[in-house]
Amino acid sequence: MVVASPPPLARTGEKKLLLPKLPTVDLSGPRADVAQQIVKAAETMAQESLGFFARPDHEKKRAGPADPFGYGCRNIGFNGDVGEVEYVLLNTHPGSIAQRSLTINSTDPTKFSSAAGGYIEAVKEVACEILDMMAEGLGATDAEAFSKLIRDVDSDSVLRLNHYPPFLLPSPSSAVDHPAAELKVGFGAHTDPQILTVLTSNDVAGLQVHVDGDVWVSVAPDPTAFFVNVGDVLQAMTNGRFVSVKHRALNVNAAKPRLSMAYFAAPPLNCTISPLPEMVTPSRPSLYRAFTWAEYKKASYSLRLGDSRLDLFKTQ
Ligand code: GA4
Repeated sequence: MVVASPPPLARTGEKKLLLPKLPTVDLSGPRADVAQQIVKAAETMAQESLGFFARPDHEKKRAGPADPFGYGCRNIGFNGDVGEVEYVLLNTHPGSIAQRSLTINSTDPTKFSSAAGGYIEAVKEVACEILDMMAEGLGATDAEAFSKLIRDVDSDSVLRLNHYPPFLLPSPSSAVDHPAAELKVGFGAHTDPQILTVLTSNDVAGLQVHVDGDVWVSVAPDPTAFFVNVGDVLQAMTNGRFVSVKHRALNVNAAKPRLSMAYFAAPPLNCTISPLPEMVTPSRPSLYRAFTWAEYKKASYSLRLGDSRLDLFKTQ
């Protein structure tokens, strides 16, 4: 499994820029059997998702409106953000999935709930493994400092299924070579509030990452890869050593829709977020005050998608 490798060149407007290569981690090797299970779980979830999005609008609407959970179309959050996307947002607790499945697949709810349950368990393992490697790399005394929050039964992790309609350009130019301003925005620029996001997609492009110099780097779609984002909470817990990445999704010139499945690994609501002790030194004092995940989530939903939420919690 590989974490996203972008094309080395992309265009913003008329300027051709040499772009940085996004970091790629190869997780293949001795654990091929586990990888196979994850692939199977992702394929099953993708099939169920596509089956749902192919249903008539009046049926899909029975699983909505998103409150924030459930089916949503174009509206994102509660403060006026919109995008060319339809989606299903799921709380990952088995009871909640079972309940939601009744409206998502009313003819065979168990088929949807077992696909979602299987995928959530698989992708949670991927998230925890990556978080453990991060903790080790940072020299954290508690090797499970991050992953234990995700494994907690009360973890507030969510799963998002996104379906982006294709945006057909008048001429057959490729989306990468097309001026970004003329593309439709599926999901506007934002950072993810949680700890870590693990995203898979089909082979349709659209995801872009914001890098230094105000440049958007297109992530080459790869159905065999996980795309991993550091979230705001991980930025706070590492006292800014890891930075929550700004990203967006565009509707590109494609013959079919883009499907992405994002697992947002989050701590329990009552968990207090503060930097790991090893991340704070006299020369690098705490950048953020302690806050609970519930407090952070509330702040997130009170702001617009593109707002910088972490700034509200800065110590100075
Ligand atoms: C962005 C990351 C996840 O998709 C999400 C989004 C949430 C939503 O769509 O309900 C938010 C958005 C996300 C950040 C700011 C708030 C909350 C919409 C919005 C305007 C599920 C999440 O946790 O935060």
